[in-house]
Amino acid sequence: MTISKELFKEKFMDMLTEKYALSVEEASPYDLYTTLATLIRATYAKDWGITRRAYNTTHEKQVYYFSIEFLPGRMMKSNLLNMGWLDTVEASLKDLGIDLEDILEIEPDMALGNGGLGRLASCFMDSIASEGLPGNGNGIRYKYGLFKQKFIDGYQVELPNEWLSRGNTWEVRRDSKAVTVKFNGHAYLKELEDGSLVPIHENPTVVRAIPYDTGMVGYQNGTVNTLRLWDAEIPLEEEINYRSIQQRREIEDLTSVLYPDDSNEAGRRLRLMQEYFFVSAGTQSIIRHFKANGYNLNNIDEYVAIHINDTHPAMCVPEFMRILVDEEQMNWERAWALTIKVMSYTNHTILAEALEKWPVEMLRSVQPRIYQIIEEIDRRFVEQMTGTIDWGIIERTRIISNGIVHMAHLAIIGSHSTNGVAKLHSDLLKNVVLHDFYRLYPSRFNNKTNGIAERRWMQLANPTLSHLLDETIGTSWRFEASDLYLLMNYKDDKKVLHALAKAKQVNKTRLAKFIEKETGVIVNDHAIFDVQIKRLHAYKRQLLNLLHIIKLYLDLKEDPKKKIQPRVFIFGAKAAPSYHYAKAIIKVINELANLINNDESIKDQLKIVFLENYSVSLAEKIIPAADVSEQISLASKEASGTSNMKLMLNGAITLATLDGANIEIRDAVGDDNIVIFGLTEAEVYAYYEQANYRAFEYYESSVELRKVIDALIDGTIPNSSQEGIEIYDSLLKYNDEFFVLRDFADYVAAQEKVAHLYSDQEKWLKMSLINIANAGRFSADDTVKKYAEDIWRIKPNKTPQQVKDETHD
Ligand code: GLS
Repeated sequence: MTISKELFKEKFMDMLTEKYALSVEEASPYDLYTTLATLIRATYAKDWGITRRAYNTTHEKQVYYFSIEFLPGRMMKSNLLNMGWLDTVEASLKDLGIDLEDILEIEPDMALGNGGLGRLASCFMDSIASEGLPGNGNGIRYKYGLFKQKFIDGYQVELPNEWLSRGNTWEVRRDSKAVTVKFNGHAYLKELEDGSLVPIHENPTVVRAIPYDTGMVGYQNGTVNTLRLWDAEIPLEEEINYRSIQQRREIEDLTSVLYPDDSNEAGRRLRLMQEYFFVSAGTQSIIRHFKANGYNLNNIDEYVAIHINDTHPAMCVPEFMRILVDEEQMNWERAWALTIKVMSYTNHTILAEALEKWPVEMLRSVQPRIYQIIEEIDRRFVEQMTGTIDWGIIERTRIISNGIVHMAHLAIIGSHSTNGVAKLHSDLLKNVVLHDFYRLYPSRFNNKTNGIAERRWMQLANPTLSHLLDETIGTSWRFEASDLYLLMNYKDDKKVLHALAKAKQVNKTRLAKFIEKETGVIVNDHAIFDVQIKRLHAYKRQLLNLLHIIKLYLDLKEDPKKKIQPRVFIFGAKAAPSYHYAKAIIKVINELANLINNDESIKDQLKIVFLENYSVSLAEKIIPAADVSEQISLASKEASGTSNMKLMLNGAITLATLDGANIEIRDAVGDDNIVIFGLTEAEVYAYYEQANYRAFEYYESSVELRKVIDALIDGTIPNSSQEGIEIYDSLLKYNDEFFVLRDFADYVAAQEKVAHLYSDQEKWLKMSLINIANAGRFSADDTVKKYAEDIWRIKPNKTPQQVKDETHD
């Protein structure tokens, strides 16, 4: 799909005239953006159709990736890159007096996810298409994406993210593919004259689910897959039943916001409805599609794999059963065998609050027929297991117990594969969190360490380093990430190391300018750029980072002559709107930033920048400029992490606990090229078992730590006494749930090591190079290949070119 400059310019100007009757000079940046987006879409549309038809004609098995979150960020640049158009378009627009970067900035981030989970789903969509694998995404088209974060007086304030307000060029509404989804009402089995039972669902609320499809363009391989997001509408024929505003609003709300506030009953119910909505719409449309194409549902497992991404889509299991048993009159045993073969499940966290559980009453009222099916699955599970294992295990693993429906249990029992997202995490699932299930189904458990879309995080985000890589090791890494390893040949090459330093400097200077523009803070672009970017959560321990900065500040105040390796601490993080404690940490970081950044005596030695509204596009600006990657969660709590991989790829040195994929990064680069500190997962579990952690003892026994902790409440940090007390209490009164005080001294020592290493630039650059060279193994291309081979059992399809060639023969 290459294009010449001349042809592109002609097409672009024609499109501008067609769309707006404007010349380049007259057009606004927004007009230029939509024109280019329309042209891009029109161009890949042909391959999109060919890909779809190829899947239909070759009868290859396809995977459907169900996820309540997708976080693609901006699509334009990635589409241009994947089409092989990026350089030509950039140069052609330049000829026309247009800076592509200005156009790219117009695109709103498609932020239909909260963080790692949704971003992973989008990295996978890119890789599945790029590997030519037959795969489809299935999710919700939220009207409002993840909230926009503003800081007002240091506090996080959430603003609505109306990403659709000016339309969305990438999507195609497909009315003809709409399906209906039923909620509420009453379900029962009616006995017919011949004695057979038929399920009846009386008085349901009927909703029309409309799919909006977006092309997922593979990397220069002609494959264009589909991400299908569902919107809800009132069916025309049901208008009569929706007379009150209240009733109409219920339907609108279904796809209105991502993660509605779940701190109240109505919010939780809405969340459950969202889950059933996209699960039912997606599953129905899959089965309808395969039936319409003449497939036999009796061996649907040979054509379809459904992936349950975290517990939110776990109702795929009973919905698939409902369709096969109720609508297709398949017998239960056959349908169940097929369901298990079709379904697979990924667990993304061991945090108890994220393993969804629903009260029986709520699930029954939201979808009575689905509840009946879950009850029957549970009944059969208990029946099958009784007498074969301890009753205790059955009680702990069954789906419904004490009036609660356990969605993770449903996903594990109803699928053939359960995987964790990093080695440590998968081991914890097997040995601790899901140990009972592991005893029941050992062969179902496996690990698939996460990966990242390396094209986005290197080629798009870091063109400076990308060019250096081209010059040094050739361009094969652009297609095969493991070829980054070729860089190892240059680990002692002073010229290359120097060029690496220059590339990093370009990125740091660019970020420094951005920081100044956004926040007014002027940072020293030769300081260490020390970056922690991720959701704000107690287990991720932004607090540990904060305490260390307080320590540095107090040291400098105590000894004004002291010189430290200058640092800019950069944060990006959103806190869930109802997560009070996380918001308190944001406030204190912001107040400390205010204090330090305006303290003349500190000069350039220390700066704190908390960038507002962390998002995929902001990450693309920060990551290439990072020197240090903060991955400091309490060991065992971060299932994998993916910012750790993105930062490593961009040459940052990881400062980490032995948690999640940090361990695999350590294994990849070796102990000398990473800085590790803190408790291990085994030590954390030992504390739990012996219940012998006493945070106060750390406070009492260390003068240094005491000073730092006291600074939270003694007025050192202005305007945050309330928040300071809250954090202080969490550490001392409530015994520091995430062992921050236990790891503090280790962390300080590790940070000193970082400063020391950085002072020897040659050594630092070599470490940085080794990190880049070893990042190829975290390519999502490889990760999805493993899912495809081990779990989904799907094969790369023929490329449209191959299909074209064959048809012409
Ligand atoms: C998460 C985990 O917390 C991350 O460690 C992980 O990298 C990510 C993708 O697997 O999934 N689980 C979750 O609920 N949100 C996440 O970011």
